[in-house]
Amino acid sequence: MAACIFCKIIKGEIPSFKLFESEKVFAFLDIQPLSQGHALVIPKFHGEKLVDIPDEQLAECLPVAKKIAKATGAENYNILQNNGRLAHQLVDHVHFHVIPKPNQQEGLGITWPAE
Ligand code: DGP
Repeated sequence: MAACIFCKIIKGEIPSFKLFESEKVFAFLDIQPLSQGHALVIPKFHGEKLVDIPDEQLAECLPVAKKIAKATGAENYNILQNNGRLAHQLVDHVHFHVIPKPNQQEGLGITWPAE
């Protein structure tokens, strides 16, 4: 969708810190991170809410979120997906937040890109 900022990020029209890209999925660092390494995993298919995304597009997102969460080294993290304004969705292109919680003693020794 032409006006969608996440579609523009996928196309490279808006710069991002890319972590992962495949045929169906794109992942990049969140511009307003809630913690170090806060990432967003998005289907390339444009859809506003979870119900708008075909299952085969969604199927790849969670494994990518898992890979990124693992790469942060965080033992604790949230995978979060907001639908609708009352649920705090600001960008109308489905996205999964990966929000690492710092390990209490070590902090996060993150090295991107995730592999
Ligand atoms: P949500 O509230 O679930 O819709 O989260 C939207 C997230 O998108 C928010 O944490 C900030 C992030 N975001 C918005 N615009 C941009 C952008 O242009 N670049 C990047 N990297 N992240 C963005």
